[in-house]
Amino acid sequence: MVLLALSLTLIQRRTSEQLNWDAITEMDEHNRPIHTFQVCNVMEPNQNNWLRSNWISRQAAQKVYVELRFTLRDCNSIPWVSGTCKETFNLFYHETDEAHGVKFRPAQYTKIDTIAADESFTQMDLGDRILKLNTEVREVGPINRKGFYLAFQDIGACIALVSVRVYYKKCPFTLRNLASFPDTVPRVDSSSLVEVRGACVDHAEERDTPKLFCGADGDWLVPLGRCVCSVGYEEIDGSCVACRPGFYKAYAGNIKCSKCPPHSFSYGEASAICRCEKGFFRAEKDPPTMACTRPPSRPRNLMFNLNDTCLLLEWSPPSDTGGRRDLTYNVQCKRCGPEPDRCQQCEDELRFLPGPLGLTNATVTVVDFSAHANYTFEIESLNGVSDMSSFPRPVAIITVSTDQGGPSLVGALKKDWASPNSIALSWQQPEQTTLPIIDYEVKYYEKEHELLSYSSTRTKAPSVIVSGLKPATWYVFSVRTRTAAGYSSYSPKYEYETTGDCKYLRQSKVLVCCTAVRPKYRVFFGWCCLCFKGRYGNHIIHSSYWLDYLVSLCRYQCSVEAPKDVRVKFCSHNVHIPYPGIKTYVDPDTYEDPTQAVHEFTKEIDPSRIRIERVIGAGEFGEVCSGRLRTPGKKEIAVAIKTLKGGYVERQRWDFLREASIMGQFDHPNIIRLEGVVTKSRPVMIVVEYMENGSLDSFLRQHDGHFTVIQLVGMLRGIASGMKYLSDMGYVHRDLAARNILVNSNLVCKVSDFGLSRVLEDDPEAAYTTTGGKIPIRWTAPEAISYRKFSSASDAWSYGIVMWEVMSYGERPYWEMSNQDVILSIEEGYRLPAPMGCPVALHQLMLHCWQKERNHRPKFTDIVSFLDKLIRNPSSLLPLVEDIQSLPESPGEEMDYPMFISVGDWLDSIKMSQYKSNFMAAGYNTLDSVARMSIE
Ligand code: ACK
Repeated sequence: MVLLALSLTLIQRRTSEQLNWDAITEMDEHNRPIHTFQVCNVMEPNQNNWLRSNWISRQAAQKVYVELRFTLRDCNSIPWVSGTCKETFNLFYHETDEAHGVKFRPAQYTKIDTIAADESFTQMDLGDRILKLNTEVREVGPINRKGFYLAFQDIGACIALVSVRVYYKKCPFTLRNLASFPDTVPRVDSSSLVEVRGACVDHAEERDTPKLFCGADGDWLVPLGRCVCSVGYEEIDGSCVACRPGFYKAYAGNIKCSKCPPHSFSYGEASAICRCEKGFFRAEKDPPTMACTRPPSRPRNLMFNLNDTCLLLEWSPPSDTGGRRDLTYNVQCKRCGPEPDRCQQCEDELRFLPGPLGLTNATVTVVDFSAHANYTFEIESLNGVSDMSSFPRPVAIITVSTDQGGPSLVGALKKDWASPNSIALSWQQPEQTTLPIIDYEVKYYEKEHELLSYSSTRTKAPSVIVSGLKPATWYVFSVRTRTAAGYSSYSPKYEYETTGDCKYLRQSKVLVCCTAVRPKYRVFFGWCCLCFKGRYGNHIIHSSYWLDYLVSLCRYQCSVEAPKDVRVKFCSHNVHIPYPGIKTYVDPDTYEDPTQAVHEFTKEIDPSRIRIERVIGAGEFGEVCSGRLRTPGKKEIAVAIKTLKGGYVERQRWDFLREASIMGQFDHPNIIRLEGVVTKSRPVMIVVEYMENGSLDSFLRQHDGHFTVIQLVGMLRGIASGMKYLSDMGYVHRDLAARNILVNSNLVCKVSDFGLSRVLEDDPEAAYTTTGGKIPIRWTAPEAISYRKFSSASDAWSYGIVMWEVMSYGERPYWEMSNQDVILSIEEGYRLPAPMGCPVALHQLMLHCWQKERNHRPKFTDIVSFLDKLIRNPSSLLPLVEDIQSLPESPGEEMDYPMFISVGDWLDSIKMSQYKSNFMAAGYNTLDSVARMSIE
């Protein structure tokens, strides 16, 4: 609504014999002054009293509204006036293009309406000072001239005109669907709408013509069409905002700017596409959303196998595919004479099957070669961006002399021992070989599936243990030798049926392998597998009972008799069983029915026992609240309650409850304790102990510099102890970071966040890697980033980062470096420097955790005992890194990594002290070498 006039200057026409309108100021019932125009000539007949407004410009209006507020006296309440007193007055208007000053000719005026009062007042009302105000609105129009006058004609009533408001209606300027629509005046004809076309806001473009319709009452109706933000811009609060550096938007539409894909960047704002980093490229058909990729490395393990008529070249795919799947190979051939520099291309002389170029399999057969010639084959790997790189393509080269006879055959295979799942085989080494034997390849397959698939394994010794076999199944084995000249033909086939597996084997069980060792010879003597239902693995079995139990089962099950001094070694198969006497984590995803895992590992809580008090944060699946939990016969406790918001699908419900099924298996003072779950009513909830100080990262940031080093080491010790417990249970956390540690009022730190899916999807720190996974780069070990090798050793790397976060009071690891720069700098050997005030011993422990070779990193048990030593001997924490760095350098005095534990200590700790001399004699004198020891 647009106001044209609110109060009017009214002029009146006075005639000699008639009393006219008077301007009078009165008080309303609240004693506020009101300015009115009044007339009350009710006693005399033939009244004709005019009052006129000033000139009112119509502006954009075609139709105007006049709102009158007035009072009118009831004629019946005035004695002696019948016949002369009126209860109406008339409203007129007159259109003109300009103001006429005081000139006023009623004859020019057009009547709009006779105005009567809904409410008139009496003398009594006057006495009570009650003003019965009437409001009447009249439409005037269409108005075509530039303005108009209004006039009021009194014909003998008792009127007080209190206000006159003149306005017109319009649809106001608006923004809808990224289009702007201007102020629009509706049509005079109230049944038709004005169609208005919108204009896209800056950096937006039309999808379907944006339109709105302006209704007679000034309301916008029926939005149609829309604009969308252009490339490089995203919608924020109704306008199109440029993508920030590091982000891009390749297509116009209702999508947000995305982070640049791996190996690409954008420096400026509003990027439509991210540019590839140096050495990385985008193939013509690669979408802008795809990571930039690079040419592959060379093929590996190129080998040949030659017989009279054909030459088979085989190789393994390159270790680096450059991040692409469109890998192919080209073969080039050179034939060299006696002088190596006199070579000729020979692709045309030979026949390659399926062909020399664009091979998709890592093998090619060559035929039609000469009998006495030296051929050199070069295999190059290519992908969709190989042509874009200016670097020469790396090739794998092999020279084949067609003069040479093939390598010798091996003799028949012999079984040494077998179990339901494995077999040990040996064979006679060939007596004469022209070339040294590189290794043997053992090929085996299920007899029933002879033509479908086979497996193979390599060994340097003339014996092998093949494991992972199915019980009670016929297998066929054969072996061949490999020399520089290629493979021999296979030995005669050896067929064997594995024995039946233990009778307890069913789904969701723990499989424990034990090996019987005859210590004197340090060879594995027997091998057998025991199966338990899942629940056994989760029960603490007293260690001596456990050992005896295993030994007797081993004797019973193994096809060989175990010697008297048998030792049982635990090895992982389906699950990890590190030490006897410690229960083992069971992956809830191995349950066919996830609800069974929830039943098995969590307690259902009656929701009436929970009192939710306030919301403390937002979790991945819904709000996190604090509250109280009542348990009959126990003290009420404070709890945190994670809720699953409504509208979830079954998959989300399981992802939410998976964390509870994992947490419910743990019982340790440094692991967040699960109180229970609510699954039988809505909302679904996970109830855990309450940690007053919230997450460690924000807690430290809020208390920068407040703690002593010993207090900080105490927190780190707690985290390490929780992690030792998890790694002993065989659980790999994958997202250990200060944000996932919670702190209680006693500064006790507890490891939390066991939602595995969250690691991959919803940790705000997680970024996509070239292999497609989502990983919190700054906290993750290099092998886990590059090929997803997550282990307790990668958790140890993350622990080092947590140490750094703690000692720097919540600083962001690698500060504002990009994830890509973090990966590159780690690859180049850069490691985070010690935070201010960090003791040397702690920074060394961090560096130890960040060793590239994962087996060299400390185990959590080592970390706990090292931190214990520091706490017991606080003077060891006095040398600070900045003090050491300010000392003059003394050559040759390098700081060693702390020695955690010797092989001897380790053997003592696992009650195998009697093998110390055997380990030393075999050269296993460091824990690193022990860690690399294989079964063979
Ligand atoms: O840093 P905070 O205060 O600690 O904010 C987050 C928020 O909920 C979302 O995760 C807090 N939080 C999570 N679990 C607990 C708990 N067991 N006790 C107290 N606060 C918790 C966390």
